[in-house]
Amino acid sequence: MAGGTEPIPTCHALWIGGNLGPVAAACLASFVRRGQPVTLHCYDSPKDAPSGVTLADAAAVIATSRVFRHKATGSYAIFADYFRYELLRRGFGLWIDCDVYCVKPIGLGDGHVYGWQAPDSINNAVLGLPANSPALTPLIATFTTQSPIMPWYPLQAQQNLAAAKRAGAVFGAADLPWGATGPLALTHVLTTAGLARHARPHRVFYPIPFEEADRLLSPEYDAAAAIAPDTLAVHLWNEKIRRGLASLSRGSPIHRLISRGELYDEAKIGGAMTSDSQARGILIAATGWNQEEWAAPIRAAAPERRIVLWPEVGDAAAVGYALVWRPPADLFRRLPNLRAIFSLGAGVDHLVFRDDLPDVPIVRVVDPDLTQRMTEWVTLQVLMHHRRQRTYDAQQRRREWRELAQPAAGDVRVGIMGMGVLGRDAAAMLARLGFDVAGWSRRPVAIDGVASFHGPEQLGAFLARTDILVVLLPLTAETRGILDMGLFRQLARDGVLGGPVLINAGRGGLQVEGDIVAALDAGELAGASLDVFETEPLPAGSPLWGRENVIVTPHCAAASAAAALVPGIVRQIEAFERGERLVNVIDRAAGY
Ligand code: NDP
Ligand code: OXD
Repeated sequence: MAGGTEPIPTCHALWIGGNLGPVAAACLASFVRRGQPVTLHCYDSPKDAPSGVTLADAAAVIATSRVFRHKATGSYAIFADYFRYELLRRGFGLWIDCDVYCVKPIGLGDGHVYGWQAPDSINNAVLGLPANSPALTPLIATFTTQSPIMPWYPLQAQQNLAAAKRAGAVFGAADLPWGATGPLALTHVLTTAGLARHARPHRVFYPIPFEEADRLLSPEYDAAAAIAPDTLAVHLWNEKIRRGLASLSRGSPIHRLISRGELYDEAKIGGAMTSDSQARGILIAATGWNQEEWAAPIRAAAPERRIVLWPEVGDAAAVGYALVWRPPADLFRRLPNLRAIFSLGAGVDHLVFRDDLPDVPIVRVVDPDLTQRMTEWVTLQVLMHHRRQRTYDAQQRRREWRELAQPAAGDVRVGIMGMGVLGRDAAAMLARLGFDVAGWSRRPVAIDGVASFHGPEQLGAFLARTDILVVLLPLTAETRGILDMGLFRQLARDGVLGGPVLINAGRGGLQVEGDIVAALDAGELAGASLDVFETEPLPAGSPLWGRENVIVTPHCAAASAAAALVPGIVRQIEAFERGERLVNVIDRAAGY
């Protein structure tokens, strides 16, 4: 925010073409409303510029004859990058894109005004640089040099352009790959010049990430939820939202912006900000676990925080973070200032199907300790079946000395359903052991030596080449009950193990246990290793307990170890409070 005595600087924007349209007009008006002067540099004369916005001749900065469109897309965006760098070189101080909404006036401070849009990327939608900044020289050179090949372009693009140049081609900024002059370039030059340290946390200018911009078109989304105490502006990612303008839903933030001039209900923000920002306490609610085991390392790592263990809640308004495993019903309704939920397990099915979830990020466990444990379990189970250990155990009990035929690992086709953090690590290990490994996931996954299948259309082909099926899927609406007789029948019948084997450590809800038993009876499955069950603990009467060819473990494949996981959780909370983005946040729509 512009400091008490600092005058509020003018911000400068560019418009090429006819009218601004309702989003750009409302965004520029939001600055004027908050007392921040705006000069709009134009090559034409838009008729809908909001009152209070000063129009200026853009040709005074860069001549009209030098305006260009990007050849591949027809867009003026690359020229707009050039314009802002040139404008700043001329000492205009502060630039804004026309799709930036003002929350509070933006001050110039020491002249460096920019922010992280993602952990590795500084955006240029809000940009202030001193006229003599060393960062501006290479940025402007991109537009003024013939056939520029800059070190920040993706490597492949550099190679392609260098080859073209060697072959005699001459190119300019209009021919560059998309993105070569924006955030990628800015991040590179600021980092190289040692200036990236001035970049503000993402929530100062980019509180709504690009990937979530669609939410601005949804009536269910309240943009106020994204505004933090230090948010100055909201970049609305016009390239993403403009597609939705033709059929705009009433009540969505963009509809509100266009019809009322405000993106969210400001009265609401005022109240929420104070109480939210003070909520720093941590509540641990882990049903069936030893909660004290988690509390002790948290107290040691964050002694200044209040830690409460369910069923105690204490001052519910002071709880900012809930660390949970299968938390009790309605817990979240009792926590008005919750800022983030941390699942103490990698799976989040214990959360996503609830109806009391607040609109805060849900972070899941991703940790080398947990991954390693799962890879150990999967490898052990694959080898148990591959090396026929159950048969040798039975022989030992009979004191029988008999060697069985042993296929090579390379002749055994392992298929892994779920190629996420755990699936990929297990796949790499099994491939190293020599198994013929493939994976199946929603999207393709590239791992050396592992074949990739994805989506429902490739499931059949994946199953048809699978002797040992390892399941590391999350439980979602789409995956529930996926492991049924219909699927088992599609597994390979011609494998060297004499029949397919099922290994499931994902979730019990993925499997139809009646079908597993029936498939084992009918020889559709030759064996199974199960760590997870429809009902846990596995009821004593389950037929799975007593079968020689079924290995049962009590949901222990990869237990969450407090000592290993707590430091990462505390680090994340601290970074979040410094304004950094949380990592391993689940995608609620996908359910994992
Ligand atoms: P990730 O979220 O990293 O990976 C999930 C994988 O499943 C991704 O590859 C994803 O595809 C794929 N997937 C999800 N939905 C579908 C679908 N409909 N069709 C095809 N593929 C799909 O999770 P993790 O690897 O960290 O963990 C996986 C699961 O393991 C957890 O959800 C949990 O249930 C279980 N688990 C069990 C433990 C135990 O002790 N038994 C311990 C820890 C975890 P894409 O890559 O395309 O997104
Ligand atoms: C988990 C689990 O999801 O232990 O981490 O099942």
